[in-house]
Amino acid sequence: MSIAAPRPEAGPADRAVRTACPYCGVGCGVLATPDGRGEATIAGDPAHPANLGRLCSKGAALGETLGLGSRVLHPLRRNAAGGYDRVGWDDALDAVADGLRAIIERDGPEAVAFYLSGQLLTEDYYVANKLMKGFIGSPHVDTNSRLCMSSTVAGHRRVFGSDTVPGRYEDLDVADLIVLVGSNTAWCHPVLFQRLQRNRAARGARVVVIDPRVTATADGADMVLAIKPGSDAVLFAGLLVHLAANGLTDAHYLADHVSGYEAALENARQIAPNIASVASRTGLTPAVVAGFYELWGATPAVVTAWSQGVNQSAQGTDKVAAILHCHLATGRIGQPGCGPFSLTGQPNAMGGREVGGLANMLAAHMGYAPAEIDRVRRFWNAPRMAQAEGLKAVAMMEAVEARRIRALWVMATNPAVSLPRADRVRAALGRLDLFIVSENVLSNDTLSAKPHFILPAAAWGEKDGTVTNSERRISRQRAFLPLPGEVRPDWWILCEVARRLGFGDAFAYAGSNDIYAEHAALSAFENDGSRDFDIGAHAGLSKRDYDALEPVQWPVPAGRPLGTSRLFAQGGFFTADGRARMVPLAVPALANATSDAFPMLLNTGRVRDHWHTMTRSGLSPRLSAHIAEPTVQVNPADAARFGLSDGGFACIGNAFGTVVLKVALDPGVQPGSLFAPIHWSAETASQARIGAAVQADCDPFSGQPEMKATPSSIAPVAYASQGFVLSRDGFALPEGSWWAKLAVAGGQGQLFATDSGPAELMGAIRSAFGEDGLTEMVDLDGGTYRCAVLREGRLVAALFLAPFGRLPLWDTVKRAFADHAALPDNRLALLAGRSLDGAADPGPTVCACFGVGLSAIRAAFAGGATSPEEIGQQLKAGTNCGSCLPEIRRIGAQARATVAA
Ligand SMILES: Nc1nc2c(c(=O)[nH]1)N[C@H]1C(S)=C(S)[C@@H](COP(=O)(O)OP(=O)(O)OC[C@H]3O[C@@H](n4cnc5c(=O)[nH]c(N)nc54)[C@H](O)[C@@H]3O)O[C@H]1N2
Ligand SMILES: Nc1nc2c(c(=O)[nH]1)N[C@H]1C(S)=C(S)[C@@H](COP(=O)(O)OP(=O)(O)OC[C@H]3O[C@@H](n4cnc5c(=O)[nH]c(N)nc54)[C@H](O)[C@@H]3O)O[C@H]1N2
Ligand code: SF4
Ligand SMILES: [Mo]
Repeated sequence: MSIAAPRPEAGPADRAVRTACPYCGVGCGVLATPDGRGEATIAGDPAHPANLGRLCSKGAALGETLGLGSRVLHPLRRNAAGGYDRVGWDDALDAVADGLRAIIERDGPEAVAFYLSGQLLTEDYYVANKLMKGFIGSPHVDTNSRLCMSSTVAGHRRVFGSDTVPGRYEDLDVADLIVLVGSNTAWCHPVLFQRLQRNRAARGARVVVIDPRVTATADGADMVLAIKPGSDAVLFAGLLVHLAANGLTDAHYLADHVSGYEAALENARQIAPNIASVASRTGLTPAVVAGFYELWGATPAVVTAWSQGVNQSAQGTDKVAAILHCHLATGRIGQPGCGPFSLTGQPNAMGGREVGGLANMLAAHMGYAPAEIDRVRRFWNAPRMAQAEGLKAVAMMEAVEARRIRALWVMATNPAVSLPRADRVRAALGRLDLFIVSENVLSNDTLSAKPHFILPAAAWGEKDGTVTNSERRISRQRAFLPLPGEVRPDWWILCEVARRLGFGDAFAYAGSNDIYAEHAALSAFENDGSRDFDIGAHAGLSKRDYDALEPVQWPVPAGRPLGTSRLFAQGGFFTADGRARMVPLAVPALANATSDAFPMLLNTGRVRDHWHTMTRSGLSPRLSAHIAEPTVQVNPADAARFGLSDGGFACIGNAFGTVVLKVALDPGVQPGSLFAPIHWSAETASQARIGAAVQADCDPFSGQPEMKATPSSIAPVAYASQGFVLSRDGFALPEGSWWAKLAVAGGQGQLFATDSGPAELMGAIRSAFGEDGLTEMVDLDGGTYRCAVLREGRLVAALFLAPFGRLPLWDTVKRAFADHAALPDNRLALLAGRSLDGAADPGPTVCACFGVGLSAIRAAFAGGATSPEEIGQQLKAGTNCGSCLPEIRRIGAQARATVAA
């Protein structure tokens, strides 16, 4: 992680560019106004239908992530010593093409593979897919969407016959009931969460949250169903039984538009014969199950939305099908305010599905039926079509490990962190004959596996193309910054390699608009309404129209450029007979049960203010202040059982790997479960790569791994001392220390725990900074050490060490570190742990937009505030993006509980 370095190039200033947020699948419109010096002011785009001007904390902080300090700016080639040499583009591209050609000639096309990402633009994705599946002739193209949305894709295709999301965000405004399944919407799709909360406040819509863990999302719910992990399909099978038993199904819809209903109902009766059995298998009370069923049954305008608690499961496809069945049985689909709704993760998860980025899809929502292969071959005029489905992500990495795949090109994803069994993946990547990575950053865990080539790719703000959000809305991501250094768009890099492989004619695009127009033409090619994905209206799009493209929902067939936004209200499924197909479900169970050796289920997921492996959100001090360290959340009863204490450390392990995380007691985590964030990697923490301890058992249809329930052990880990360091560029802590790095205003922070004592740290400080400008307070016997390093009157480093459990005011010193002016006169006051300006210690940041800390919010509640609205009036907290409102509500509830006690 490094500090934002300014861009040397000047660009056009003061003109707001309409673009789209590069984070989650809500796909918010952003107005970016570059300042001409490489930075930009960021605001929500009021004209974008996804967000109507709103942004969450991550989107609002995008301006803090535009620095070039961590970027790779030139093509790099690994040398014999394992280091990297800067090479020109021609040399790099020639060598990549030669390397690929040699392996294809020696081992055949199936020895090469691409591993792509939902963070690529549609145009990048389209070109990669075309090159591999039509010209190199290998089907081995897969994407991190395998880990993300593939169970939904498989569920949609099994039941609807096509990967179609029927709904639109406006449904969330007019639904009377919104059921969130396995989705921490408040933190992961915050702008949608605020939207449905407005419906709840204004229209009284009810919100039900189904998640084994009580999350921030539960704070905005009328009903919280903390089910046993993996039991969702029991709950929804039981709902189908209830709907049938109570005459709540839509006989006309079933008769006209659905097949397989009787068999599916019979299967559901076996899985979930009655409420008592559902209750015992989901761990809910019969009253709660019955209450949920009655509410769902009685509310025609119901949206059931889901995310990774459903998808990342060894039976994710069945979980999706179980939800779709209930909507089909009631005909509650495709009409205002109702329908099943998959909330997609990445900004272009949907675009990747549209081009065929998944190994089991070919292109433009076509699969590998012979007629489809032939159609795509003719359209592309392709010399060498892949003939059958390729390897899915987990199997692809196994083939890399077994050296069946000899060349791999990774684009826009960090598989050495995010794939299950991540240590094994990292080692396997090191076995490749040719390993190519297109990246934005110079350093991440995948790059630590030493690719032969690192190719500098355009990042958000520089790249130019389209993305599709959760509601099938295609938006332009527009460049507002010049390409720095020798950075190039991903599609350009791919086309240059294609040209060198002899396919120049088929990859001679003048710009991303050309690629989009071809993609649109393929979607319409021999379609005539037989395939859902049809954007034929954009087939002839000129560059001017492409640049001016307004956000639009597909399908947009030729002649109907405004699109039809809802599907399936009158059936019309993309199956041979136009009917949806209900399917029998397997008996719901987790892939692996707990055992004496591994008694806990490790659940993994996201925190509010970080994005994935933090290559971008980790640059922002604002975003880093919300949750500064990797924790494991543990139920207090389990903490007592395993001897863990709040703020202490724990080792979590299983057959795949181990991590050491800080313990946070959380009654919202079920006994028997653990929750750990996915964001920390070897770059940002000593031992917190959670992917290393995640199993790789996959869903049989989708190949998506069960990343939310790995049987694991947990045991306390003790350190003698703990502390923090603040420095401009980082500080090497003694070997064996536990640490987590984070961006802070003015430099870098490291929170650490260690068995090293004051003497050792004094030595380390002296060797890093010398004695010049060093002020120290030390108590060798008491085990405390505090120091401040000044250069020309400015604080450039500070280290505080204390016996474990007695760490002083990190937030206060952090503030002084950012505030250059306050020193040196009162540096002793600082070392004494007193704030320099007399202000109270702010505590961890709750509201990232206005930098309001926990202490101030607690004090305001203690002083009589009774609601988040009053907190907003007093402190401004929660009044911008609203992402922190659930937490403010929770702090208020805690304050009231304390008073009551
Ligand atoms: N802040 C932030 N937002 C993001 C992202 C990010 O990195 N940071 N990433 C984006 C991406 S790519 C994605 S895919 C989405 C993911 O968005 P979400 O799916 O909302 O996020 P997760 O935290 O992965 O998991 C959601 C919940 O599933 C629950 N869960 C676990 N097991 C089960 C189960 O068996 N049943 C049920 N019902 N629930 C279960 C977990 O307890 C967790 O609270 O977020 C997107 N938005
Ligand atoms: N245990 C566990 N593991 C998980 C999950 C979980 O819930 N639990 N969730 C899974 C899910 S849903 C997802 S989506 C994945 C996400 O996992 P990853 O995709 O591995 O995570 P990112 O940090 O987003 O990695 C993106 C990388 O691409 C680079 N990059 C960004 N934009 C571009 C670009 O335009 N071009 C190029 N060439 N590079 C770019 C970034 O610098 C970064 O290094 O993690 C999965 N892994
Ligand atoms: S909700 Fe937040 S992260 Fe998601 S697209 Fe909107 S601003 Fe970006
Ligand atoms: Mo995702």
